Amino acid sequence: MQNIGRRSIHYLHKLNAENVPKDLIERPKLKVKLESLHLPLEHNSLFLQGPAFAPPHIREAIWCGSTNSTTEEGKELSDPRILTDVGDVPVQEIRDCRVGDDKLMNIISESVKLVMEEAITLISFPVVRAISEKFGGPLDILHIDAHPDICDAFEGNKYSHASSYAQIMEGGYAQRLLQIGIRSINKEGREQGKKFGVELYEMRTFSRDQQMLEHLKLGEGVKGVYVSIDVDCLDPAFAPGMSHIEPGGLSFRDVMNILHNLQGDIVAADVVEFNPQRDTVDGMTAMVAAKLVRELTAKISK
Ligand SMILES: [Mn+2]
Repeated sequence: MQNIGRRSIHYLHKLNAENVPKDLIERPKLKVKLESLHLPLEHNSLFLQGPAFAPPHIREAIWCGSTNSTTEEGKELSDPRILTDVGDVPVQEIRDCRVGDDKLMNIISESVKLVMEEAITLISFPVVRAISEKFGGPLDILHIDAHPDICDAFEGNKYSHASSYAQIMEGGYAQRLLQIGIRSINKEGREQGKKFGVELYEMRTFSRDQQMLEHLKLGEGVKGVYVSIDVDCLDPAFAPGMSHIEPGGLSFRDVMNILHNLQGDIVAADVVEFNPQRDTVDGMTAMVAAKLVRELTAKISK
């Protein structure tokens, strides 16, 4: 597994050149079955820096000895057909080479295509774009978050975390976008949601919607289902290690119930915004993020 990671990182350096031949990217030996690709990306974060340090913590928590390597529904994570870790995309190193945001998004998209058939990653827009382009059509997206992240641009930055879903909807990469757990949304967020036909499920009415949300069926007439989980969808009581503390959120079991009962062909997913610099000393939120990755991975592996 380490070799695959090294090879991917080595290859990513080459992606700095825009004209990488397509047949080289598609070379079968660079494809593996199921990947976990970590993106330590946060220069577009609005508030606290910190999530860039998340991948090693999540990795450690996935394999820590305090729990076993079987998911709740019985998938064995040590089976490389279920989970293969291909390492980090060297985002900071790429930026140190003065690569701009447009090109960086392309590098991330290309690296996702490179390592997929399926991928778990840590930022939504370039990943959704990559998955949609790879499968050749839009996806249904289940986005669980305290925030809709659908601003047109934030302080002029269209790649801000607050703008991911505007980019995704404008690009036509999603047919349906369901947002669950929302409890921090401004006027622009609501207007953008209406404009893009977002199916918005706010926390204030969650108890009314819960039964239906725990029995969702998605992905009909599209290429698959993409699941994005921002750890701040959870109430801070369950996950204190996050940058944007927003009380009144979901319980961990609420999220598990939505995920485990979701019907549809889940082709890829991300877990974002875990901030280890705000976590408890015993790494409570790292375990939460790791379990989300574990259970999502199992769900993707069919
Ligand atoms: Mn959020």
